Amino acid sequence: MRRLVGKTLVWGLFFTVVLGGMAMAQDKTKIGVIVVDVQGDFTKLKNGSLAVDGTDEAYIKAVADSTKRLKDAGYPIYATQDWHPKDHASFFTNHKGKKAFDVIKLHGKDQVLWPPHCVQKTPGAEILIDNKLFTAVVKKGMDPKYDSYSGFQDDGGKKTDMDKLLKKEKVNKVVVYGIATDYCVRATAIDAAAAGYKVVMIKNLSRGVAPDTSQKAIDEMKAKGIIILDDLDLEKIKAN
Ligand code: VGL
Ligand code: ZN
Repeated sequence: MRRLVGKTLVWGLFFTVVLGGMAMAQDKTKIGVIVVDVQGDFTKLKNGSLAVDGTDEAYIKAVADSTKRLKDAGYPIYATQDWHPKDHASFFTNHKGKKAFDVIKLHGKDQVLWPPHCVQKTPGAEILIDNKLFTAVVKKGMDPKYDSYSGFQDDGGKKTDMDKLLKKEKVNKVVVYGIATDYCVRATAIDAAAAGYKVVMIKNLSRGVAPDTSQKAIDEMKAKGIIILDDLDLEKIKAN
């Protein structure tokens, strides 16, 4: 009898520790936020060289207010910043006889040729959200030979510090929004999912270059398990 009581206590303790540990491990969701390329050159507000539709003052205010709310909720905020040298391969001006939005093959992949934008140290490259909110700003697109829509890596496969920075804060779920839905938001969200993060993309805090490619991007993100929310909703972000 004494042995049975003893065994029961030992097994009881064992299951408490193991199941308790599993429950704790499950609870360890840590949310981080990635604000993608909210920079002057992508906005109508600043008469940007690659101004995306719907990037007026109200949009920038919505992004600023939402980012502040997420910061106040205790989440680390990361920004990506398109940061090109003047001779960047994605600028149509660096390809003789080409015009804006032409598509060429670059390193075997389709490359849209853009108007020059987000040139390093120019006003158009500045982020329009209060920089004090950011735990880190991740610059991308510095290599003249490769474009870099993703905040995690460029088209040549060179990694940014994004994954390291997120891991440093033990982030395992990222909230992604910004400009442009069909390019840098899409690529950043998809790379985050591929790197093992849970991803929530906020549609109404993002703007796309074109409606058809934006819808395609949303469908692609959904197919890869990314949660698309219309609006910022902290409860839904925590639940999903
Ligand atoms: C972007 C085109 C070129 C973006 C950046 O931020 O989505 N799009 N460079
Ligand atoms: Zn760019």
